[in-house]
Amino acid sequence: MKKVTLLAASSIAALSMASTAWAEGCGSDEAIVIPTHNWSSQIVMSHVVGQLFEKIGCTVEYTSTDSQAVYEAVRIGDATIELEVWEGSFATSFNTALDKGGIIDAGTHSAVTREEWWYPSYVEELCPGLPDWEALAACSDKFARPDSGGKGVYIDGPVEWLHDTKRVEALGMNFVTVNVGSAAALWAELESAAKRKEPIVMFNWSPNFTDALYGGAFIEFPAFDEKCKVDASWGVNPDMTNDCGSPAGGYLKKAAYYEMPVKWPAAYKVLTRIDFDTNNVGTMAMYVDIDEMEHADAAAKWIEENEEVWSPWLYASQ
Ligand code: TMO
Repeated sequence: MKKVTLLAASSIAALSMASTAWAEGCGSDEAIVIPTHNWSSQIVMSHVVGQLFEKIGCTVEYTSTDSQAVYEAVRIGDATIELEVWEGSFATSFNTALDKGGIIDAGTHSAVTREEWWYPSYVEELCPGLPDWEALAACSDKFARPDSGGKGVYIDGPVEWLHDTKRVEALGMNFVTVNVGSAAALWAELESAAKRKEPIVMFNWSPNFTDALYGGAFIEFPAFDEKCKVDASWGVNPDMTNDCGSPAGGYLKKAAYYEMPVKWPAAYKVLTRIDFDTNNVGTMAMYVDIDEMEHADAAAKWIEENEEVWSPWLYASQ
């Protein structure tokens, strides 16, 4: 009897030691704050990484944050990490925070990104010469809507993503930009146009679920150049900046609060190893936007199906 009690007591001690060891491994019981935004892959990825951090004993907390303001939030430690720094939409805010100090570049995913005017594949036949921007400009009337005064309509994402508002004018295109309020509204526009095979040109990005589901192509504007943003004399319009497209081979980066490596060393080590590819990001979006899963469930499914991908991030000895 005594022996059994002793055994039980020692296994309880072993268990609690193990969990203490994990907590010490994470470095702090304080929650790692993971900000989520308003497109599916970013929210699912945030939950994937949060669930992986939990596997090594960390405490995590999710907070819904503006996708531009988040760089200042990470810089001052209100949020601990950012998992999807898309070059096209966020390089400016990220660089501003880097210049102020407090945020660190925690590495680049394998996924190469693009954020640009886009159309589903059937539109190609409706406007000869696509994806060239001048061909699109010549077809502007086909993209007009009853309320657009004869101008072509470009459906853009939420204003929060801060897209180029001068490009249409700089390139002399007979188009108007209509911002929708959410990513879901973009997919609703796409689905409704596709059903009736109507011309549509809209903001989209890759990796996304649309890569596999719609084919389609991005509009080829004059190639991006840093000078295009600051030097009016550069490019096809000698009097205006913004006469170019977004970066075609953009980065997807991770960022962290500068105190993270000291406060949560194990989690930071994992963060630096984390590397999602095009297929990983597209799949995360698809689980929500096509399969209609909840974000946390989609993350759990991705983890279940991809152990060979994430296991070396958590358990590699080097
Ligand atoms: C920031 N986003 C990936 C929606 O273009």
